[in-house]
Amino acid sequence: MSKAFADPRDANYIASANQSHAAALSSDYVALGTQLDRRGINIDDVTRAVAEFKVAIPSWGVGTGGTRFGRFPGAGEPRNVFEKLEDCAVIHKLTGATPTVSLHIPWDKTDDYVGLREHGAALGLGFDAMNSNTFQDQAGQPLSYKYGSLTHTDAAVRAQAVQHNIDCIKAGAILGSRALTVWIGDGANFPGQSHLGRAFERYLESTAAIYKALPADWRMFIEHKMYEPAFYATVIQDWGSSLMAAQALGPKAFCLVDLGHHAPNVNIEMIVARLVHAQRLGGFHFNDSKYGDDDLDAGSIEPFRLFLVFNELVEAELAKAPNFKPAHMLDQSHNVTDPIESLMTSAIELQRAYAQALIVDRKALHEYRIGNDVIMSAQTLKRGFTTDVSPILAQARLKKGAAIDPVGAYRQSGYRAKCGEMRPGKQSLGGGIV
Ligand code: LRH
Ligand code: MN
Repeated sequence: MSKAFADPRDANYIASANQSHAAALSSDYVALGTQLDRRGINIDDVTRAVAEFKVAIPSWGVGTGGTRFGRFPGAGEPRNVFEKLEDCAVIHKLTGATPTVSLHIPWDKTDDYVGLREHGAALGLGFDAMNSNTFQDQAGQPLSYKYGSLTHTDAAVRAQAVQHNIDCIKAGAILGSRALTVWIGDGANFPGQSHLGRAFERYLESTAAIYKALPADWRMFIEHKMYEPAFYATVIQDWGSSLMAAQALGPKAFCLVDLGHHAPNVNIEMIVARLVHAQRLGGFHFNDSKYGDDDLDAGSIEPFRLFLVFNELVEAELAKAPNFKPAHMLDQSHNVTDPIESLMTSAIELQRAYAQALIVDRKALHEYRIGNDVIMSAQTLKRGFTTDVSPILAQARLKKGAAIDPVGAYRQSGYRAKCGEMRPGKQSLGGGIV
């Protein structure tokens, strides 16, 4: 007998799921409000700002991810982009924080983008940056990307990769997307394999052709990555290469920071501060990592680092930094958790870092910094991080008709089990991230 099922996207279901949490939330919220009041911070202002915070869901994140060693899909995996949107709607309805989805082509390729846009709209979802893919060969693809794509030594391969990116723009234009993220794995595995300078020049030539195809109101996000799949040199290896390319391409080109694309211990918040200064911070692929590009849940390994990144974003916001409109996206691989639960908790961890950065006593911090009071500067900043802002996050969800306890409401709904029934069919067990 199938388990009872309630649609976790249904407002009445969410309201009923909230009942048992409402009283505790209201007293916790009042208590935190009193505490913040003593610090001269109005809790409702912070809650309003958190309620405005949005992060895009990676379509490739709602299926179980894997590594080259294996993938262990769970029950009720989405089988196509339309089903992926249904899962994304569960995340948005329960968190109130993820109104857009970032698609990856050809993983989400369809011959009915108008239908997809309408399906999204019916679910209350829009479309964020499109992601092109010239790091894998597709069946029937004329020319291989084994030795590169936009920087391949063969102009015909570069042209094929450029055309793919232009096709992504065309699909995105139908969906209402306003940006294209270009990440390429191009690089070398051995010293001598490629001419480091000429490879970059080929990158600029190819991306200039893509840039020319951008509609007037679009942005292009250049995503750097230190290594993998190339293990000696990657053409866009770091923020410096990305910034040089963005500045060479034009005002619609920006740098996208994937938190997992740096060497361990790199000061990512410093990179954010520099890209804000250069007016080229396009956005983020949020995730977390301990070693390499682990694509773990945001805030799960280094929450203080995430807080320090949002501290730079709040500083830029307060300073009304010019050209500052970062696009927030998650980019994670859920190998051992229910992707919906991981994406909900990750979106909330971003809101947590934002709220913690918003409650920092900036006036006091400035005074201590000017006076070189090192201890009090560090303590004043850290006090934001050490404050439990959970009541603010839950209150923001409640105000938006979302769930006070999203994971609890999701599990109670039986949605995953229902998907197991509705989406029969063999799950491919091979390796690979999706
Ligand atoms: C590369 C990357 C890129 C995506 C892919 C799924 O590591 O971060 O953003 O295209 O993951
Ligand atoms: Mn990424």
